[in-house]
Amino acid sequence: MTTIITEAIRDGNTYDIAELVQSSLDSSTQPLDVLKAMTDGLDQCGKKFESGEYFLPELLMASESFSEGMKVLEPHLGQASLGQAGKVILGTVLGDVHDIGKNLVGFLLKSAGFKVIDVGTDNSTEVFIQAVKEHQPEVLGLSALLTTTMLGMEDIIKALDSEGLRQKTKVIIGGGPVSARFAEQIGADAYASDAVEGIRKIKELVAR
Ligand code: B1M
Repeated sequence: MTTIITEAIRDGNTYDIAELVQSSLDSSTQPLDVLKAMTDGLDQCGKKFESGEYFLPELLMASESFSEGMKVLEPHLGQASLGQAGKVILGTVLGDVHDIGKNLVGFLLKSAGFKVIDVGTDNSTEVFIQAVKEHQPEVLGLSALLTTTMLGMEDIIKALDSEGLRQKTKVIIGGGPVSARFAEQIGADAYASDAVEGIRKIKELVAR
């Protein structure tokens, strides 16, 4: 069943995905395994896009299909709680509209008891700085999926520094093209390769 889900997302099947996810859950597949099958579908779609087999409409359909599947899966992934674990601002950087990974991180954070302020996608440095000033979070989480846009993360960290906000705000970065090495280079406090690791690292940052 999980293979069929992967293929349905990969091929942008928005009609059957809700039913497929529901059947998989009904047959006792763990919600996190269903999520893995769904993200594998996006990965496979990305690879086909890279090799020239798929084009932008296929990417869009795959992400649409993922969203439809998430509507069924989300209630099974965890309970939202009070926001007492800490406060986190999340956003995707300037020039980048990818938000599926960021949204997953946000969803899991809320389930783990964090208050999450999601500033959305394609944000300038100023938007992040304003949000940090307004909400004073323990952690700022930045996401980027493009090798071009990830470079903007360093500007945000520098701006936090020059605004005197860096001491109070830990920064974690994530997204396909970034790495622990890149995080170190730009002076971020942490890097996470996936959403589950992100939640663990954010908990560590808040506890520091
Ligand atoms: Co785009 N896209 N896309 N795309 N897209 C990629 C990223 C790409 C790798 C595809 C490819 O070529 N193989 C490629 C980037 C190449 C590069 O820069 N090296 C690419 C490209 C080129 C583009 C366009 C330029 C295409 C074009 O227009 N010619 C364009 C750019 C638009 C823009 O941003 N300005 C574009 C557009 C789009 C869509 C809009 C169609 C759609 C996004 C829809 C949306 O997000 N609402 C889309 C999609 C769906 C993808 C792929 C297929 C899937 C991305 C995704 O959601 N993955 C992607 C290929 C791929 O990634 N294999 C691709 C699933 C998601 C759960 O994973 O986001 O990595 P991810 O998040 C993970 C971790 O990275 C981590 O945890 C998450 C969950 O485990 N993580 C964090 C992420 N953020 C984190 C933050 C944290 C911690 C962990 O703390 C704060």
